[in-house]
Amino acid sequence: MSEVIIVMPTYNEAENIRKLVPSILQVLAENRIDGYILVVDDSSPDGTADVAEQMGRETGKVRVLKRPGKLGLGSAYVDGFKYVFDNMVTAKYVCEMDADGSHPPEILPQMVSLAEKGGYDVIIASRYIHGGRWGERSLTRSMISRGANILARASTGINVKDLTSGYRIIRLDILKRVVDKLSKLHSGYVFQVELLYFLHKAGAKISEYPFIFKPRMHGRSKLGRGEIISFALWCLRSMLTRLIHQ
Ligand SMILES: Nc1nc2c(ncn2[C@@H]2O[C@H](COP(=O)(O)OP(=O)(O)OP(=O)(O)O)[C@@H](O)[C@H]2O)c(=O)[nH]1
Ligand SMILES: [Mg+2]
Repeated sequence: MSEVIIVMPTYNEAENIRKLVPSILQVLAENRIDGYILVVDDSSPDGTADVAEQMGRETGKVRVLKRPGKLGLGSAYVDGFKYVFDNMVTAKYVCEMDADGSHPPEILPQMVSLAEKGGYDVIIASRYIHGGRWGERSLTRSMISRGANILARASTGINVKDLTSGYRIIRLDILKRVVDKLSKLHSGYVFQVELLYFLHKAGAKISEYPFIFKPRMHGRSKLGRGEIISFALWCLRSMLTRLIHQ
């Protein structure tokens, strides 16, 4: 099957990737998917990059892109995508996946298969379509996520239920169509919605696949108040821009 590069931004996820990386590689092998993991690490003090490099030496299936400091989730993905464009030219899809175990690698083959059979450019793992949901999780967190989705839908007009999901596969061909926009993307979490908006405007065919979002395995969340504020500001600005240009 097609080559998939899992781009995985990390900040202090050493314990998590020790478990997650082997399970991803097992899923890929069992489903005969030719795939690699690209860890994009921001000099995590817990030594995440060293752990990933060690797994790379052992398996030949993990590459590590090291950055000098914590530069944000969005910019980690953009640097990861550029690395894929430059160094992994045979890849057909990139997959965005968190490193904390919230995104089950078991559904990756179904996501690829849905993209292939349906001719989709983007498949989003979704908590908000039939069969998808939050695992045990705080009410506050899921309410923030639902609110963020309402805002994101109103500001982009994209008819997708889980616009903020960080688990997706994207065809390289469509990503290349927005390559000049990548450096303009926000460096933080709002990048997810912003990228989808660019892809939507570039004509991407988008679909969703249900999943159960599990709580992170170890460590602390990096989603802070600053991220939530810049997300809301971006949505309001985009909503106004759309209203003015209608
Ligand atoms: N390289 C890099 N990775 C980051 C940065 N911020 C977050 N991440 C990674 O992005 C992924 C998502 O971050 P999380 O902290 O899990 O955010 P979340 O899923 O909204 O929050 P929780 O699941 O509640 O912890 C994880 O793999 C993080 O390690 C960053 O600045 N740089
Ligand atoms: Mg998480």
